[in-house]
Amino acid sequence: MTVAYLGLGANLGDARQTLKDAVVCLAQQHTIAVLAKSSLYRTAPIDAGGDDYFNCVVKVSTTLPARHLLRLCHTIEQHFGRERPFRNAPRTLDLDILLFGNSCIEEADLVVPHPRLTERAFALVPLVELDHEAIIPQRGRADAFLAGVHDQRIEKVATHQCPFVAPRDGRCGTDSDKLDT
Ligand code: A4P
Ligand code: MG
Repeated sequence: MTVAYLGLGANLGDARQTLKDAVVCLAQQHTIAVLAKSSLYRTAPIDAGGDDYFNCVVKVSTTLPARHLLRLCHTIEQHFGRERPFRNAPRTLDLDILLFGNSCIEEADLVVPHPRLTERAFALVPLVELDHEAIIPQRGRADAFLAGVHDQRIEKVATHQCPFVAPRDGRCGTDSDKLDT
């Protein structure tokens, strides 16, 4: 089992909905468990044109080797209609492997940690939100790079917050318990 962090981005079509659906799609894979999901962020395009992006990061555990995880990411991108007319083109869904355990991989079509992770607020901010003490192998603490990307526009998107209801008297409580009284 390896803990990995995946960066999700989209700025074509119903990008917000696509990111939500993509997280569900990841969770449905029998080789992947979604451990946590960051907030959704609206971000300015970096080194790219087009509309604002929506970005988030998910923390997963997986039985897959990194290469197979990349293939799965590409399959899911295809499922959501990803096209690649040119580099950094607007996209319905981009799924990048940001971190894969402590691995450092340098192959032609797979580089981990993601080579531009430390330069991009849209990946760093949600990563640090998920794990304040995240370590980028061979680079150090992720939060140390936040100052370098402070000029990139990124704003948290307000989403519906479900109430957290703590168990009461050793059993599971619900809001209706309160309403009944
Ligand atoms: N590849 C190598 N390493 C990885 C990895 N760790 N994870 C290869 C995923 N893919 C990796 O990717 C190009 C090739 O990178 C793949 O064939 C894969 O084998 P791609 O998804 O086809 O194209 P891409 O994502 O456009 O390329 P690239 O170079 O990864 O772009 P970036 O750096 O991800 O930037 N601005 C905002 N606000 N939000 C964004 O999400 N995204 C980009 C894309 C630019 N600006 C953005 C955003
Ligand atoms: Mg990509």
